[in-house]
Amino acid sequence: MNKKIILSGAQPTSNKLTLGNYIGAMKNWIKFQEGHDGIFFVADLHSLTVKQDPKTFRDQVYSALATYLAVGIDPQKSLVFVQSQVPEHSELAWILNCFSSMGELSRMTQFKEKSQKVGKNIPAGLFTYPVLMAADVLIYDTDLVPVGIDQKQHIELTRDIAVRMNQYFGIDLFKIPQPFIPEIGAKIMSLQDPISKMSKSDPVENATIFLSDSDTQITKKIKKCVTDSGDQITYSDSSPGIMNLINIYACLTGESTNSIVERYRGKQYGHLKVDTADVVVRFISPIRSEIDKIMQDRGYLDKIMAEGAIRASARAEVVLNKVYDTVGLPSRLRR
Ligand code: AQP
Repeated sequence: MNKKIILSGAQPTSNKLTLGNYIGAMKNWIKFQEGHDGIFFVADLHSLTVKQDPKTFRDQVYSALATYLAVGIDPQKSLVFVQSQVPEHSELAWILNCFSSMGELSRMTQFKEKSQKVGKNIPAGLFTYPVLMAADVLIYDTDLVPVGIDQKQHIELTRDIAVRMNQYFGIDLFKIPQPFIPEIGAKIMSLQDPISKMSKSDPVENATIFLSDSDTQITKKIKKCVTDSGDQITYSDSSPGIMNLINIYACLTGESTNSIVERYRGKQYGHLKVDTADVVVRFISPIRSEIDKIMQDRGYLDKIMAEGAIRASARAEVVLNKVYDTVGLPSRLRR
């Protein structure tokens, strides 16, 4: 029986990926790579939608790839590659752009939020990036896309474009993908503003835990995290900072949120902070060492990147060739 195809990626927008990226998405990539056909890519073209420093950007791409390997993505089991090295994604994105509307793209929450941050001269890429994401997904006949809740709307858009083109051409051109969103941890919050998402590009000090943070940095960030002024440890929307810590704790240990709340009944916020910091340190410390080790060996990363690109292109061109034929373009030349 054919294995279900699972695909996901993260943007190397900053030097390191975050605990939010791990809990919301990557944790499930690792789970799914067993028993599924896993495809995991570094979404470097997406990162260009906001300004990147060319002096550091390439390192960020390598670092994201090293992080995938360090958290347990195995290139022997899954297809691992860097998006910019597989030009078929951009080719398909252009065609999908021609079947997407300005109206639906302007409704994307991420576009509204990120364009507000940019202010003037909003790059067109920020507007059309969900279409490139649709191409990333559709080009591999993907079944399931494990993502955090912030990406759900983009997967819905991907489905809409696929259904629209299938109906327009009257054939099953694209497989219709489903999002996979974890019950707990789909949105890990900023440690300084627990009603906003933890983000790698957040400039606020101590808001984000990176998978590269030192033990001291992690402990400091969690101890300083913003909570309400109450003293009862409860799992409720009225205590978003505490709920966020409980979610982090639960996702990294596997303990249920109920059991955590029960165990901390009558204890103070400080106890939960200290213990959560300990759990996060124990989780991140070996990953950080592994990232550092892998980053020393550029040759190894170049090999993974080159092999992944060849395998990904070979797979991507199957759907892309079909799309060329379906829309009536001359057949794609084999080079
Ligand atoms: N805080 C989060 N909680 C749960 N899941 C999250 N994800 C991101 N932040 C959280 C999920 O991680 C995957 C990769 O995200 P991305 O790199 O493609 O972009 P993003 O969603 O825009 O993530 P960031 O960290 O907020 O990056 P920047 O600052 O560059 O915009 C996705 O599945 C995402 O849902």
